[in-house]
Amino acid sequence: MRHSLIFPAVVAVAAASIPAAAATPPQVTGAWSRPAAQGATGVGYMVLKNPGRAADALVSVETPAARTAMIHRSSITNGVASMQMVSRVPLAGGGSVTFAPGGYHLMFVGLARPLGPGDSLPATLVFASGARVKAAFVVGLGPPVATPHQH
Ligand SMILES: [Cu+2]
Repeated sequence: MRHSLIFPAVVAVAAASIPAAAATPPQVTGAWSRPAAQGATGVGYMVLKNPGRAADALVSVETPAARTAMIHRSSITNGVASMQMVSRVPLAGGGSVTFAPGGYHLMFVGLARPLGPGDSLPATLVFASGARVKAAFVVGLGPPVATPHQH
């Protein structure tokens, strides 16, 4: 029966291999969107926070409410506004990233239904760590909750 001593050691190794990121997934606050027509492209803004110590990154967005969801970043070069697709938004350990007009934003291409004030668009944010975080983008003219004052 000596070999039975091996079994607990194998269990310990398996438990240790669970990604640490699963314990502290990124958080989404103040998710909002703008009114848009069915079939049009909706937008998504939010604040992402990483309460964990390990760096993470937003790598994709899924939603049943549109044909495709993309991550974009707006910028102004020589006075001309443009936007680029982004495949990865880095999120440092303990850090945060704000998605807002003029910067990072989500685009929901081909809305399945119109977005009116008070509606909310469900989406799942997928991170490099494997974390999947659900968010509801409340349709309005600005963030649904005032951003806390920070020093
Ligand atoms: Cu865009």
